[in-house]
Amino acid sequence: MSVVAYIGLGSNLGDSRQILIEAVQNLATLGKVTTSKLYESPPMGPQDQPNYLNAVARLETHLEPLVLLDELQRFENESGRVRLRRWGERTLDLDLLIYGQENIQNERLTVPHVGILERDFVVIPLLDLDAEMQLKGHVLKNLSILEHPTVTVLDDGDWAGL
Ligand code: ROI
Repeated sequence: MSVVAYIGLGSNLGDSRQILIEAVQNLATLGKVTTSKLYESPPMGPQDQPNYLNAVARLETHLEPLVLLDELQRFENESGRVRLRRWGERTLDLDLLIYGQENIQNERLTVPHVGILERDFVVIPLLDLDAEMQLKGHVLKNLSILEHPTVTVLDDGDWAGL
């Protein structure tokens, strides 16, 4: 039985576009992957850092959540991940946003990821992948944060070369 997981991708250090492409190609070793559009978004957190590139990947996988998390952290580290400060710039973030219908709370993992509903750079790409998605009792397409989106589309095609 496979599960549909959604993974948030973010980068604002280095060659962010290439870093996200390689991250998607790494994810594709774990199961069937499709990607949202590719976005640019202003930083949430300290404003004296570059804009981010953001996207979300949909992954059909047989991996258990903590095994998947291990793989995501391995990909972050292999990308030469640098994180300069809390809420600051980083070369690659891979966040396990959603894992099937599961609610998970332990020392390593909170799923659904906290903060999804407040982050248009996560909600908008999620809607690319499932326009009717609901989460924690909210219909994502109706969220008020979508009235004034901060993100811009950089690439609405097959940017990751899948
Ligand atoms: N801001 C944006 N726009 N995109 C991100 O992916 C992102 N990631 C983070 C913080 C520092 C919260 N800000 C972000 O981890």
